[in-house]
Amino acid sequence: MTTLFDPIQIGDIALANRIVMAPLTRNRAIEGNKPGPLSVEYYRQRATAGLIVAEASPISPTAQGYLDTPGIWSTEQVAAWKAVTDAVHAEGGKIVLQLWHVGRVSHVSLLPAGEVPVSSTDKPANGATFTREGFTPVSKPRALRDDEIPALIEDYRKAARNAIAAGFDGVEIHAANTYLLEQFLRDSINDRSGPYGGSIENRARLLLEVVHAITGEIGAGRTGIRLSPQTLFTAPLDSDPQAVYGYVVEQLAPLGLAYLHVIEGDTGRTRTPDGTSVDYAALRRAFSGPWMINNCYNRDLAEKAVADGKADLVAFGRSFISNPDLVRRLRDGAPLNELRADKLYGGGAEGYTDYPTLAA
Ligand code: 8OZ
Repeated sequence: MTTLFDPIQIGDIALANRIVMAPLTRNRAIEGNKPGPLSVEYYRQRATAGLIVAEASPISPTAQGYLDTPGIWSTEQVAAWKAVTDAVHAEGGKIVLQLWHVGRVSHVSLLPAGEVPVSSTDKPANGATFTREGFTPVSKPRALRDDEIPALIEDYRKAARNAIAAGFDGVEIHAANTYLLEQFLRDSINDRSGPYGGSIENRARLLLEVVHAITGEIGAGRTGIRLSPQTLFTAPLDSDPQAVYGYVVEQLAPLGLAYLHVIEGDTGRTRTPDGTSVDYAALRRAFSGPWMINNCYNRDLAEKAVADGKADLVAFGRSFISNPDLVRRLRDGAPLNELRADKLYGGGAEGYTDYPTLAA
């Protein structure tokens, strides 16, 4: 019987166990949108994860939507991330970077002067973001022109190359949580005509072009992707999530990706939202490669999912924030530290690098 503690090869990356640290936005980047020394320590502390998916990182200055997130577009950022990957590798861990474009979930004060957020649409998202002034409603976006898409894909390709230069074992494409790639995917958001709007094939075109650009640059065996068919966050669901995400999974299946990471249900809230259902087992059957699941899993549910073959890997978010030695605690059945929810976004060491290990 397979357990969470068994090793696994995912594409080109060999993992010591199947427990993954989920990508987690913490808003502690230093000047220049770089991970600083505290972030090096934070990831080093969590290196016993089979895999760390480092926090969502904007691929360009235009891709940012929140204050103090660490990017992957500049040479200074590559150097700063190298300190993180070196620290994790020195502890025997593996780490990939989540590549992020927020699309319309942004505010003009976070973007280069004169820019507005870009999206599939010019209609604003439902929601607020965190700026220098605190929580602020998102800005009205402008719809990308079709002739701007090649440059956008080029930003993704360069970001993937930068991630490898920074020592990451690979990348995870952020196609979840109502950010740019989902703003194209969902018919509840995408109101375009032309090659990137209308049919499912057209709405999935950008996501698949990004995947092909990145796998062409760094190899499919170093590329993972994250999807969230039922997450509301800043927009309604697609009118037919099973069909849209089924198509995407079917297109991804032959590529030999390192893994597919699916958030089951509504991110951070529930795996079984009222009124909608998605057959995740059917999605999984359509994809032969490593299958990573996430959303409100505890030890028993995760153990069972891996034992039953429902998934190959389980990603933990909040419990990895508050337990740097989560792998050991799960193995030993030890109690978990309480999460300090008021320290999630921004600030310093408190609620970031000061959670105790069992050994301490
Ligand atoms: C929480 C706060 C800000 C950003 C996501 C990158 O939902 C995020 C995020 C989460 O994927």
